Amino acid sequence: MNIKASMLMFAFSMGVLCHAQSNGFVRIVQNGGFESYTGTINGSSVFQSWVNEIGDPFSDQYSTHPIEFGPITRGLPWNLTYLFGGQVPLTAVTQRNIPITFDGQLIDGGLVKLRLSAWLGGFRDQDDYATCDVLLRDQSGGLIGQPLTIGPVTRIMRNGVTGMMQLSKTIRVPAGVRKVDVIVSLVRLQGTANNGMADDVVVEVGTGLSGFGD
Ligand SMILES: [Ca+2]
Repeated sequence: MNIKASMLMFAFSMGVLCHAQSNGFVRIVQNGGFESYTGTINGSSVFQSWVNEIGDPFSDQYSTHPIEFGPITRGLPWNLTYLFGGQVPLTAVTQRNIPITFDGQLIDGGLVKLRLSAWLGGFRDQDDYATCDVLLRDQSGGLIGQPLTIGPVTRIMRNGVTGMMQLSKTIRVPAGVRKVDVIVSLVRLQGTANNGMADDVVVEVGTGLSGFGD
């Protein structure tokens, strides 16, 4: 093999290596689909790995309260569940202080990205909505920068139809960040039920400068 061929082989193997790294993302939210449900406290549902911080989180089933579009209309079984806002103006569940398990030097060098995605939605022509936030923290818990937020999916975006849309955002993790909070909020603006709804909350963290797509 001549030198040029060797260089090409090297470049090819590096390309494969880089590609593999860029797809090496880690999911850091547990039970983001709200399928693991451990019971009720004071009438509110308790989901494994999530903390009920405020309001009335409720485990709803697609079979009980169908939606017109969203994750369940993509071929999933109808006995799956989603997060519903209960009977109060504001409901929020959280997973706080989730460590980012990458070398701090990679984060501080700008080589780590974070992608947040979730299905968020609401009910008919009501303005009740859901949002999802990621707060960025340093090792001692101090906040860094601005929260990463997706949602709401508004009534207008849903065209007044009950359903959920998948939203996502990707950022380069700022220097100093070592852990994150994930917050799902459901807000009631009309009626007695809080019809904000959410499902499939995913937070992925990974190295490489490509591979997220958005
Ligand atoms: Ca689910």
